[in-house]
Amino acid sequence: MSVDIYSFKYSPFCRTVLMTARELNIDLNVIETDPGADQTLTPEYIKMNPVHSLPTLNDNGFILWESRAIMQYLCNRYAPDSTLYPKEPKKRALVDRWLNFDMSFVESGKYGIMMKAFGGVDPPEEKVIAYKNLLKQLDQLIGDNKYLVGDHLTIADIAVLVTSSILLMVNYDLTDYPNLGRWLRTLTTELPYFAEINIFPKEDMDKWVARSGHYLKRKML
Ligand SMILES: N[C@@H](CCC(=O)N[C@@H](CS)C(=O)NCC(=O)O)C(=O)O
Repeated sequence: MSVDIYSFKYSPFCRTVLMTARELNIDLNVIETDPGADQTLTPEYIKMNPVHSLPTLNDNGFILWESRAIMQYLCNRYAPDSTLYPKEPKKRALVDRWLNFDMSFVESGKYGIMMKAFGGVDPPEEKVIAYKNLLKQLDQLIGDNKYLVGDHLTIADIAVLVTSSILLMVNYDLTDYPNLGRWLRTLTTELPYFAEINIFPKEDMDKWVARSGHYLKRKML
């Protein structure tokens, strides 16, 4: 029986799950679901996931939403010995800390970068400053390291990488964040599936943004 994932190609949350599955060689059955066309608001979808978010996993009747919980579940269920989500409690705690930190990064990025890039709306100046402060912290935390935790890839890297890949997408000036820039460029180039999952023609995305204004307003403002 297949493991289904309701997913949307432009959603960073969905892409973290797709990357995790790819890294673990789990063959997910992707059910493309467009929130801009209100496909998450159908009675069937809401029955499955009352908060109508994407991604949603259906593992043979076990329904799970929240991207980070799904990443953790895939590791626990299908690759318990994988170093992608280390079992040793302290290492795992450091990965979990990054996953939590990343949620603040996502939230700050809504105003710091997404509102302008996808909504065409200028965010309040203090939100932009807060976002830049977070980027500075991230840059310092990464330092010279190749990976966020230890000497190998973990789901922490996947989560933070996808969240920060918007910076590359909009050609954000990373001069003030050299460690972040190096880390981003290294992993986005080295992970063989990164481009396939995360890079798409900007014109396609612009067209989706143009027809999905009502949805973006609901999510961002
Ligand atoms: N915290 C959630 C956030 C998910 C989220 O906001 N996904 C958007 C797509 S990028 C969504 O659910 N859109 C559909 C909707 O709000 O109806 C997660 O990590 O899964």
